[in-house]
Amino acid sequence: MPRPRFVLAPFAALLLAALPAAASAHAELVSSQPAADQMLDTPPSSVVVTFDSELDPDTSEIVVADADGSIVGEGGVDLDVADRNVLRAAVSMTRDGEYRVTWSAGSIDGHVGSGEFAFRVGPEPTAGVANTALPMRGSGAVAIGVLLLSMALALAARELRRASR
Ligand SMILES: [Cu+2]
Repeated sequence: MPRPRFVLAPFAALLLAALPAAASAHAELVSSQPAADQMLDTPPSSVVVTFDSELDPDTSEIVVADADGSIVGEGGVDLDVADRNVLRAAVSMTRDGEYRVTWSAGSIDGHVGSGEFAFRVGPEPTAGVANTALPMRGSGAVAIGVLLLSMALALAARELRRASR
């Protein structure tokens, strides 16, 4: 039966012609929560990254790590979102600091994009930088204080010895 093949051929050609249009529509990041470089007072319970088009769950993932590189949460395409254009990771953050989000987003056209961004939980670390410098300065001041005190005691002892002669 050669006939159906000839009937289907124009439709196959139409499908092939439509493919390049779909191929150019690979997913681009639209927004995230937390946003890149955002500073939060309290830790979030999840990290959500939204794209402009549907993602392939097989090639998409999201990983959130703390400043030491320890993973605090990971996930993939949120299948509850009808458009399937959202990556979601539940996260558990027990301390303040910088967190890094790494994502890869596979489009249904097969292209996989990736990226990363950071956000912060808690106050800025300027106090921590000052704290690392202070102990050195402090111990230096204590050392000079001890030196001056021992010199003063030595002088006082010599004066006492001289006075008692
Ligand atoms: Cu693409």
